[in-house]
Amino acid sequence: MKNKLSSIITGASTLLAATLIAGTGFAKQAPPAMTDHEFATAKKIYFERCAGCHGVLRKGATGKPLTPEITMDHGNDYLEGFITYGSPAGMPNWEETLSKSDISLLVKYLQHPPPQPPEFGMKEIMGTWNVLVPVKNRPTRKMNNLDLDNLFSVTLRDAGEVALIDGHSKKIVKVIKTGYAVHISRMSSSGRYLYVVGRDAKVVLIDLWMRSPSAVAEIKVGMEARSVETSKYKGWEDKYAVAGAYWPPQYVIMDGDTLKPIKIVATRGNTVDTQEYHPEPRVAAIIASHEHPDFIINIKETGKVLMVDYSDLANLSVTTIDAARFLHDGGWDSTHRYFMSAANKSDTIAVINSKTRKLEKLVKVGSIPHPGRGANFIHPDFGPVWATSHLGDESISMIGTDPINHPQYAWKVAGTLEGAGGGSLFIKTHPRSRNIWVDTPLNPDTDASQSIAVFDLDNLKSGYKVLPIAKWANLGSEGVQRVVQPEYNADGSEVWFSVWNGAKQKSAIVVVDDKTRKLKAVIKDSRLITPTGKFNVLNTQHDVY
Ligand code: DHE
Repeated sequence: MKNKLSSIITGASTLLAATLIAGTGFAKQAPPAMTDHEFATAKKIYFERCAGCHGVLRKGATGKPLTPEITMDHGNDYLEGFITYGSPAGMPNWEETLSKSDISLLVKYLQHPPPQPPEFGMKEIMGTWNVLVPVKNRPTRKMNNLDLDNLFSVTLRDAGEVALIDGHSKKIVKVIKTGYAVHISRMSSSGRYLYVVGRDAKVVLIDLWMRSPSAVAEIKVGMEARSVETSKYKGWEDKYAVAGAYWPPQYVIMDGDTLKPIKIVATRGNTVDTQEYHPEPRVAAIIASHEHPDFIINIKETGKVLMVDYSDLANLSVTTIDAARFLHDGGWDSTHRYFMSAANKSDTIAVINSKTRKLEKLVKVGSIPHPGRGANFIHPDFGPVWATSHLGDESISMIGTDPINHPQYAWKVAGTLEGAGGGSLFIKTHPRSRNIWVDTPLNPDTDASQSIAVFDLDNLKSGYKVLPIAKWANLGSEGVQRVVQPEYNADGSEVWFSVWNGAKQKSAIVVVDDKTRKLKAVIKDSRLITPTGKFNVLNTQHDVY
């Protein structure tokens, strides 16, 4: 039935495109002809590779809007060049990942109106819910000898798996199947349960107390998703989980230990600035409040931050905070009271006061901030700051976060550092470290995308040093070998970096001694397919960054 439906949609698309385009008058010519098979192939590639940044309906977010009136105006050559070579403002170059024929299919596809995927409501969600090990059959205490605090959950992106790696021996303890193009891991408040979300919106719950940590429940909360979080407010620890979907645009609140879906809430609505209706406001970062029983939820396209009070799900109370478009990732300041949320296409950090449930400030930063969870440290002049790097330029913005003792710097860019280049995704430090690490995996220059910049917190003025992480991994010359996402071990003495290569090529994790900045270990294993995000249990559980 699904196939038939999609073939009707596809088959009708060329005709529909011509009609729509003629109807709106935004372009005179019809889009390039495509067979049903070509359209279906291009739709799949777009969904897997492009929809995350540009949206399923192609209205734009982290990436530019790609609706037919825009793409037809650009024409084939421009689109092909842009996809093939990328841009310094953060569009990756796809020539290593996509074939020439894939790119030419995409060029045609982008000039057709985007097909809208079906909805995914409670009936569909319930159909995917599976408790693999009922709560009564799970251990009542930790049954293994693992040092859970220093365990890492490593995203094996293209394998659809996570690898649990022991932080001491650097050996893979176990590889667990998760969702397609698995994205992030988050910890329950107690540190027992690991929640993993894939781009196919599959959430997998892993019980780390089992003799051999294993998946104990799974569910799909939609067709595409990026975020998952658990309740952390006192008295509500481990009770609920929440996952945010990109498609359909909705979030789903579930039982924490079984993933049984309880409530689905749609996020469609009006944008914060022009107040137009948006059909695809996707759920980006979610963080659990410590001040109230709230999930704090970034709604990307409408630019709103929702404080969803989970203490009474039958009478759901949601505080809607006007922030800025397009909200993406973010993390706590050092006190865990202020959520620093990146509105990446507005070049803005929205500071959300989780105690008053109000917007504290909108702070203008560099071009397309992309902090991951950001980096907290004490600056010698500005006091406590939270820093972000950027996709669109080389700057690192330091925002003052101490309104009591350093009010002159609070909620302002107190200072800026010059990093190694644009295309940065993650910045990281640790309370015990004197370093800040800044990656640049999407920089079109190979030297930049394969290395890391490190700043000395005691001598920020001297600039950064570059460490050739990909070279240290010694994987040969094959593939893109992007160096991505610094992550600390539990005691803050080591920093781990992924050397992220193609699915058919060798990848690695490089471990650097934080004090000496010297190579400590290279983790290589044939099971380490496309490692990207790494989530140390202790740091993730307690939001240490
Ligand atoms: Fe992510 C976090 C969305 C591409 C690795 N990514 C996030 C968050 C969002 C997001 C909304 C915040 C989650 C939270 O805190 O609740 N990511 C998206 C996209 O929409 C985007 C741009 C495109 C896509 O198609 O998915 C995208 N992300 C990527 C990658 O290509 C990365 C580099 C590799 C990968 O594995 O997919 C990647 N994203 C990450 C990581 C985090 C993340 C490692 C968590 C960082 C952390 O320290 O918590």
